[in-house]
Amino acid sequence: MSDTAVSAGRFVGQAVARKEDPRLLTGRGRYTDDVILPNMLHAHFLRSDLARATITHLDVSAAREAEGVVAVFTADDLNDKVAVSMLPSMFQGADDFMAPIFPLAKDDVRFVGDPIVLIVARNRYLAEDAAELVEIDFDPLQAVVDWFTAAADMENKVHENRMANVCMMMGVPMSDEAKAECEAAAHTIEASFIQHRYSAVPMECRAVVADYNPFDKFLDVHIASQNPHEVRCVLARVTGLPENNIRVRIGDVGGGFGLKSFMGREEQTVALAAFLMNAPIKWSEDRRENLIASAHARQELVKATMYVDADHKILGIDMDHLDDSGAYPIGGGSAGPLVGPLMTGPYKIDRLGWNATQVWTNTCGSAAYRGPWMMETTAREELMDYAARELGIDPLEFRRINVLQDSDLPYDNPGGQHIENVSPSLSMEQAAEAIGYDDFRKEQAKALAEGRYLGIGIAGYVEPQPNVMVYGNEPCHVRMHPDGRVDVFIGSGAHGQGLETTTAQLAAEHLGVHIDDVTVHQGDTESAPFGPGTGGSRSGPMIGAAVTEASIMLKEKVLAIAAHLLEAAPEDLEAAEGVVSVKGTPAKSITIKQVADTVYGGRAPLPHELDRTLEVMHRYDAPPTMWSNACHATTVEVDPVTGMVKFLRYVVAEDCGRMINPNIVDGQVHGGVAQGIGGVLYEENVYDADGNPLASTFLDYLLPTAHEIPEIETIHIETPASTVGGYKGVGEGGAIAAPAAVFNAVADALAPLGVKLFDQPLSPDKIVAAVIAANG
Ligand code: MCN
Repeated sequence: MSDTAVSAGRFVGQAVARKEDPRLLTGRGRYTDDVILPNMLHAHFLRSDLARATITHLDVSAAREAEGVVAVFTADDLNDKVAVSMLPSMFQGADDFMAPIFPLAKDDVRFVGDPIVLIVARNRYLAEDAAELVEIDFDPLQAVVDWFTAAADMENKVHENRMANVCMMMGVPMSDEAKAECEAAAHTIEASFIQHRYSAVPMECRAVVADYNPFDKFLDVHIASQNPHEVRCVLARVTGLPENNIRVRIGDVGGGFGLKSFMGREEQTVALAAFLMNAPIKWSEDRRENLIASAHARQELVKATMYVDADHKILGIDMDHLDDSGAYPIGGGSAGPLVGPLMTGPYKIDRLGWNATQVWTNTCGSAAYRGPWMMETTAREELMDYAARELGIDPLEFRRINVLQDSDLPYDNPGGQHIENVSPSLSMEQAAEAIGYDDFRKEQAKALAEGRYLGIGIAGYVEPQPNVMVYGNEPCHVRMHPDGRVDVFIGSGAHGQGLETTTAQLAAEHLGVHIDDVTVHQGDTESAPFGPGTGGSRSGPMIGAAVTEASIMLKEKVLAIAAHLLEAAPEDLEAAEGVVSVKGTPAKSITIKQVADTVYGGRAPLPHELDRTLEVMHRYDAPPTMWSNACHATTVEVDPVTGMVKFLRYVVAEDCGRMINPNIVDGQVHGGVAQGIGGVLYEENVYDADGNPLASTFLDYLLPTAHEIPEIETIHIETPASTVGGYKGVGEGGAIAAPAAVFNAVADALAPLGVKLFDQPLSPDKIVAAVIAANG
């Protein structure tokens, strides 16, 4: 189905096999836990077992004497050693951006998993044994777990020094004029949709190895991160060291999914301990810690009112968004302020009012997770289907009436977003056609007559690449060796998404060398130019453009020298596969190796004015906005007796502009959809009423396996962005739309039984309960 004709070059646009895979698949990857330093110590955190309590007694003396223990830190030992007033949320901006956060809990604990004591020992076993010797008493307090009532709960506060349990409130109400126009609508549809708490569960949990050398005043850090430069800047704030006295390397990273965008509390704390102890310390998060104390996401509610005219044209949406940020949201939590402005999505809806509230609760803090603002898609797309059913119109027809057409673009949505270079209508039609929408409706009716419940669900979105706006530029450094081979240094670092391959493709394409002659370096602050890391599906567009421009600039230098050597004009030359030749006269040529050798080895006299630095350092400056989009369509069969959902088909029509590597794009879509399906059907970070996490192993936190994920069929539409190369992001999209598409399919299947769904996850028990509720 893929149409790659638009972008196919020698390497760019080709489904090149991933360069990193042989290393990773044969166990030769270098993850943080693989780092072993001489005399390395190991850290373990003793964490709170209570969600909200006052620490009344803490005695670590026995632990300090335990075998193999080198240091035991409490809040009294560590918290005031942070060079700035508290642990920074991000590398820039106010430190107390969300909630004041310190290395260890002092006086109060605020969620189950809150770190209280850090034990550093000769090995992890000894550190964990010593933790058993810590004496600790608590005075338990009423935990704030109910996120619906948290904002109004003035008696029980998650952070005593804050006025209330509200950590953020924002909104732009609908204007009076718009409101009046909406209120005159033929139909008003109200509904609330809840998304439940689930989280990024990377194969590699968080990990850090930090080593401080007091003689050089140098902190050397290995960390599982999406953003090495962010880590370096944060650690400069934590330790007070200058940035150039800190080196951060990420090596291979086994998944991040947003969790590793910002530097976590534990990683900062371990690095601070290494700094204070002049010693190398390793901490590797275990799975229980990952599930209860790293970061959660997605626990959100949208209460919406949709106004629809007599022709089923949507006039406006008014919405309230509530987001549970837990006790310590990382990096701003889950992008709540973006949900409202994006609520109109791929539709032409001209009136919008939105309100967003983030609350603190005594639960694990929230953080970015693959499409952190995706509640707008979940809520809007579920509302689209719900409204269609209420109006008695087919959901695809309802979307057709409202979807943005090419003639509507660029579209300034009422949330202040300038949407351009997208294909919402085309992607929806292609998804509907590929899944055989009309035929399926007939099959569905036939099945229903036989007592079988089939359903079809659609979900579309437009996705901004927000980091384009936040960090408007991206670096690339390209360097040629005397043998004509090339090193490319990017400011970022991959965590699974294949940047080693796509970067090499771009450099080879635009320099005119073979892809095997390109080595990509990433994730080491010592060599990587300053870059903001991966996130917001920005690397394809941003790194893509930066590598393209830098490679072209280097090629121009090579061609200028080759032109002199070939006695030709630079504009008459072309470079491919490591050879520069005169266009139309391939016999008149010189290898790029000969050019490099001439420069570095002084083999032939060159005119003084020729630039001999076969090296380029460049920063690409992005346009202010960039959007990708997709439409998902899926068909399912639901068993109302067992509550089981069986996939029949899953189709994604996506538009990430020109594809650098269709293979990688497909992989990104497949991985994202798998996470979305896991989220809507299986995964849940459950808490009881006292704030105890009930899913702390994979026995309780159900991840989908390959068996649960259907074959995913992809269709690619390539509407180029206005960026160099026209690449747009794709990494998050699968996870953005899959929950709503599956939800809509299940709701569609059960609609004949009178079932109305508003809540996730769609676990078998919840489906059965909904069927029973609807049928008395
Ligand atoms: N790409 C391409 N053509 C395009 C756009 C992108 O070939 N038109 C390629 C890129 O070169 C890159 C990959 O697709 O190799 C994803 O690119 P992009 O969409 O720009 O996203 P980022 O590289 O910035 O990665 C971040 C994004 C996010 S935000 C999360 S979360 C995420 C994700 O991608 N986490 C991942 N994909 C992941 N994939 C894996 N395996 N592991 C994660 O942790």
